[in-house]
Amino acid sequence: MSKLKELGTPVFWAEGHPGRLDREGWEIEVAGLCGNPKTFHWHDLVSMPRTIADARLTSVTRFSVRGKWGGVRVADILKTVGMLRTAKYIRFWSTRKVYDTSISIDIAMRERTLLAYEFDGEYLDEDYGGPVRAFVPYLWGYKSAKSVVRIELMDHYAPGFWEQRGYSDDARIEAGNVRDMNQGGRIRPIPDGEVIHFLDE
Ligand SMILES: Nc1nc2c(c(=O)[nH]1)N[C@H]1C(S)=C(S)[C@@H](COP(=O)(O)O)O[C@H]1N2
Ligand SMILES: [Mo]
Repeated sequence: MSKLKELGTPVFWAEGHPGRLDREGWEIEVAGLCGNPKTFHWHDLVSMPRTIADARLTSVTRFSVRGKWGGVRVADILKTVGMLRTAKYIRFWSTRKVYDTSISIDIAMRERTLLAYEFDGEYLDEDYGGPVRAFVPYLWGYKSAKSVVRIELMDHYAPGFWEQRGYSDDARIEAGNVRDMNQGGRIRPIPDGEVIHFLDE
């Protein structure tokens, strides 16, 4: 069982679970406002510098899970494709292209914004968005698109799957209580913004 599963982390696939996905054959197409659009294959991604972010995925449905998320910085991907100055947002598309979500370039360039392929040293499985997912600890979890197959660099914002259904476009984490999955789902208070500290510690 994966670490995320052992912690009891909820599995969200609003568009339906994709079933078995081929890790070794995984491809992510990066296109739009860039000089060198490129398709990154699994072996390209794991050959790039790996970043480990000890950080939290925190959902607007009020759970938060911490671990060592490993992958490639989105900033490194954007550099590789020669992002143009006109790019203001990037849009992630999940497998089957039903689920999408967009973030600003400012958030995309931050150090812990990743294309993640592992959690606590294990490759991500399909339940948790493997082979490769967005991981954006700064914002509510719906920006962390799972099983990403395409990234578009855009000069405008496009509301995604959940944003069209009423979730906020900026996805700023708001103060309140969340279930801390690392403590068996204990309900704990968080401040606004990325969850780094709980208010009860
Ligand atoms: N493709 C896809 N990505 C998705 C979702 C989804 O339903 N489909 N749910 C989002 C939401 S709301 C959250 S909180 C996280 C949950 O990640 P998990 O299912 O790995 O816990 O994934 C995000 N990415
Ligand atoms: Mo969520």
